[in-house]
Amino acid sequence: MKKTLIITAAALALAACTTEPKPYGPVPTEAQLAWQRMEINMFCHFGPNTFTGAEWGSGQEAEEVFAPTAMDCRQWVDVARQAGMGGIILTGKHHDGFCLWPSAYSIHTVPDSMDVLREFTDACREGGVKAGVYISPWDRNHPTYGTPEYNAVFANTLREVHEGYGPFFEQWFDGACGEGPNGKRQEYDWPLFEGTVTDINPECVMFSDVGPGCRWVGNEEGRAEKTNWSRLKVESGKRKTENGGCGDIDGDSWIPAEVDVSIRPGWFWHKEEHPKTVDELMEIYYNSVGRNGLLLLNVPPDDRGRIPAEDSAVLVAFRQERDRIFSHDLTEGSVIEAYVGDGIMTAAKSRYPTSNLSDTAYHTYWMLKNNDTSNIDLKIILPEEREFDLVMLQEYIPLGQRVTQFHISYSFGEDMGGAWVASGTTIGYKRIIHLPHPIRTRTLYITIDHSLAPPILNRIALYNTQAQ
Ligand code: FUL
Repeated sequence: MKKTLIITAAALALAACTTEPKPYGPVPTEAQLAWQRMEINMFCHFGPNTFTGAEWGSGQEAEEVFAPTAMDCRQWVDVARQAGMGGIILTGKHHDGFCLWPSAYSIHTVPDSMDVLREFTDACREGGVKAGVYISPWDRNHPTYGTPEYNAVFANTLREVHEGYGPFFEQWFDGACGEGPNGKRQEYDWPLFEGTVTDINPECVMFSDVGPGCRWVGNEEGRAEKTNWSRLKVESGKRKTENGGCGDIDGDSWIPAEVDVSIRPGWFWHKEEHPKTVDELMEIYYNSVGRNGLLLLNVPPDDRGRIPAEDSAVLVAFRQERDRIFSHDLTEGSVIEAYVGDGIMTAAKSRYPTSNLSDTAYHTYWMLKNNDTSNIDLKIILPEEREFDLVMLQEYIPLGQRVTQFHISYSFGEDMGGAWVASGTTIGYKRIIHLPHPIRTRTLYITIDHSLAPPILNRIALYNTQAQ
């Protein structure tokens, strides 16, 4: 009898320990998590503007203006793959209203013989890259724009695209809303637009200034804020937020930031413009992916319908630079110990092992056994002194975003004291801290000063940007 009781108690204790921790606040859907883990995607602005030099076409351009001489969507896919980008979003319809597919709802389109959207989606599928689509609600060509009738036209357009060419991993709803050909602005029927996409493809992540799938970061310079919550407070019916770059600590919906920026000065290709350098792209990477955002990098095809050689060369070099830095995690062979306390730190029991912090499996994570939310130290003991200048942290976001404040310090050597080296606020899916100078140590501390709920991390990694 006694034995049975002991076994039952032990089984209960084990069950208590193995049940998944409760999520904190809103959490990503499976589709949003898969989207976030893509990290860098390609944007392609392509249309009449590619040939006229405009950025916002008037909608009055002759359809014949759009005349690529050697279009090859497979080449776009090859470039994306070589650059380590798993998805491409094409401007199926920009503000000029020109459709890159022969739409039944517009006369301002490509001819039947040149279905760019079809070639694009076929090339993506063949090449194993996910396809996304930008369909601008603002339409400077459509005669019904500015009247209630246009909402039904736009919903039909969405249906035609998603049913005929999908599935798309992302639908881009641009925030620009100007006047149409009759000088009128449109009152958009967002519930109708979003409902149309969701009906056809519930997995499609919808971008707009306020989501619902992901949100605009609030600038086109390639930068999220250092404090960046993936939660957002969206007042019913409101289509704008001041907090695109930082999110809302008390947001009630999971709407992570997408950082869209162009590799060139314009969104469309212009002969006289040139791509950014690898160093500029690395800076953008740290300020977007390294600040809990997804980077959507625009690489516009030229008037041949191909990505220019100078852009693909920079993209390949950008990929090589990331591989050089991030392929060697300097925590390799380390032991991580957890402590809690205010001043005097005492060893703390972990509910899940600290070794989960250095493995590369996404769904294994570390958390403490008790419910501490402040002054938690993770002491990383390296096998020998190592030099690094990047610290990468990841929270396990399927259980919510929790950490509000952390800092990093290190020890000079045994009995020699130590020094504080950097601090930060949010972590989220991924946070990369560029240290002010490289440090050389055997012992590093990541201290969670404060977290809204017991912190759950799934990765700590160290890198050296100078390593060869
Ligand atoms: C903006 C648009 O007005 C630009 O033309 C471009 O498409 C950019 C990505 O979004 O709102």
